[in-house]
Amino acid sequence: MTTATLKFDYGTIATGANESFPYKLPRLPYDYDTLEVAIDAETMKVHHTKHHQAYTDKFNAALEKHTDLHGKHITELLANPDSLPEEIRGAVRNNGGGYFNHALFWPLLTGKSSGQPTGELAEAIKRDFGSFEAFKEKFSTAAATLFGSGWAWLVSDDGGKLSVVQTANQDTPLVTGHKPVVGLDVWEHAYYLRYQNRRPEYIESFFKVINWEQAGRNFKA
Ligand code: MN3
Repeated sequence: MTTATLKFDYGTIATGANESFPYKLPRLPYDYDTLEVAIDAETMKVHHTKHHQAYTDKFNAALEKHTDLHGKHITELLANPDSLPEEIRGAVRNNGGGYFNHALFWPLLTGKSSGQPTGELAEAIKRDFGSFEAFKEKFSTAAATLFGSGWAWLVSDDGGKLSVVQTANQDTPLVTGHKPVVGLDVWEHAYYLRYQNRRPEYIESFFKVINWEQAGRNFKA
């Protein structure tokens, strides 16, 4: 059994999120109605207080009796599923992944988006995709074509090279040794109240509320 080691810091998770057991629902860095231009308040409230809370509770329940895992960092648990007891492997993958992905997602949203990245991240996007527009096209296509539930990601490898990947369900990019820089939740629970089956409109709107300062911090972490 091999154990992957993350060669980088994973970036910043939401305030109040925990990096080891017991996990608590983090706070949002804005009000539920702050992102109305892209995501309605009711969706944000249900997503945060019901969906993220459920992942949190189920993640804790899975780990409760496994005291040897309580001191482990969340990224260690998620990046090395083979190291986990088989009876909780699925629960950690789904609910631990859900806990972590949403803790990354909330700070990546803002009511005051700069619209485009700046600094080192902007330069790296241009270097690895050709242009911001080319990146946006690639990311949007990944988000739109993901079959079923999952996430689209802008990720970095340990050399700082950027790419766009999809993960199914609540899988995280950590499993393939990637650092998440920007993530978009394309589960229906993230957009259905306003957009119904129009996922591409939700994706286009997401670009109005991306917190590029946060993405830049994730990239440099
Ligand atoms: Mn979600």
